[in-house]
Amino acid sequence: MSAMYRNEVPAYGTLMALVTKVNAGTLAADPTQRKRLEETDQLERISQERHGAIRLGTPQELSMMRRVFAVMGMFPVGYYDLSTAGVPVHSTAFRPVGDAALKRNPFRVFTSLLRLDLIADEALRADAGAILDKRRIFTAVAVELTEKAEKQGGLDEADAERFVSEALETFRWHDRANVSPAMYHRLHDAHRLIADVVSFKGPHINHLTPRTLDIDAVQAQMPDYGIAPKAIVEGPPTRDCPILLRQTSFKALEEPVSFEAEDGSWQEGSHTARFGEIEQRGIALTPKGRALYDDLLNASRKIIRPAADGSNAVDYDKALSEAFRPFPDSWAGIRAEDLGYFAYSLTAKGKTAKAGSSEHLDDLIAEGLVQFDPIVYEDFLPVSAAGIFQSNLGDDAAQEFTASPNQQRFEQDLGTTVLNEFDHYQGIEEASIAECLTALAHAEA
Ligand code: OOG
Ligand code: NI
Repeated sequence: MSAMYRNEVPAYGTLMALVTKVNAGTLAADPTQRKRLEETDQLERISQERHGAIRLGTPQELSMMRRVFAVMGMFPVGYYDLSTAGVPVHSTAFRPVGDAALKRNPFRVFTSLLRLDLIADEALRADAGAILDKRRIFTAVAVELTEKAEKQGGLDEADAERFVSEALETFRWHDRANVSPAMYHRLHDAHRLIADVVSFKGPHINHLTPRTLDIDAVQAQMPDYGIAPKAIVEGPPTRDCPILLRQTSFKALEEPVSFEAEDGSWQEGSHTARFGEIEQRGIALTPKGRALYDDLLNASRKIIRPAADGSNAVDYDKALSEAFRPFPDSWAGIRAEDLGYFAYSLTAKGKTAKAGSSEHLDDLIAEGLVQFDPIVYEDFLPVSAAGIFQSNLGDDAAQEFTASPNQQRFEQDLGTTVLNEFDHYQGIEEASIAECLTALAHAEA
């Protein structure tokens, strides 16, 4: 998919080159970080894609997509309601969930389902629904191999290869639209996102997102490379101890598309949908930490709202940093206030400790027997996602919708419930604590 996308969207290749360069510079300047990454991640994969995104049109597409991702060990985590932010979709992220799977490859796909129910124009809703009902976004072989994988609990190597190349077809760009120019304009006038979902044969991947070790540097250097960054970096400010997720993108490009008119002739037009993004991740926050994050972000946006043209970006960054002062910026501080999730492990001293020391985690840490490391946030942030959507749909695209989260409906359409991210991180933390305590309890007296 990465190769296909670089080929289809050359600016994305440029972004990848910039990210690779900045990451190499960061690692050269910081041997400690380099060593830590060498121990915990695979350095050679540091600049590779961490996520991408698609937008689906119908419940049937969503539930089939779930089955396709399941073949690759990717499961739906989290529910994101974007209606509050003026985008008529709700979403989840398909991703690996186990520690081993995440280490091997943490690639996720942010997957949105169009909500025609939020479109006021009834006639348009019916027409869009009819167009979507006719398309088939999966190849017959992809469906057949998915069924085979479900039946036998996996695929052999030859089938797996075929599966990947067939599944890739679903994400491909189509430069011939599914609709007439007139219909495209009707859809587009209702909302640009509706045109993007309904007008094409399939849910083209609309961006890929490599990991950067210095998002501020990449954001600053994008213009030097001839790519236009969105106005601001979404998410928390720059910090010593990174929290959650920071992300930014270059603005979607206008691409040539042809439309078949009612009289059968082909007409040239264009469509704007595809872009490139970068991300930098920090610690997963507890519900308490997340509430504090949301409060501080809201507070900063009361002082200054980021302007779409970037004219107040410097002031916005400053207001954001100031608003986040109350959020502790040390791992011990974050832990003391129960704001983030940590993985606990025995120190070298802990590994040779005698049994019978305290059963209290704080004592064990104070004695130098147990250490804690931040658990990385693997999910997404609805306010940030809305900012990414918005800057790539065109800045006139924001629309008022009544906030109407409908997780139950989403899960019904998906065909399963989504994993609750907080429960998941808490489970990882609790398991690591139990492992430390068990090991110490069984140490030789
Ligand atoms: C998805 C936007 C959300 C992110 O990184 O938050 C997203 C889209 O534009 O379809 O990818
Ligand atoms: Ni994204």
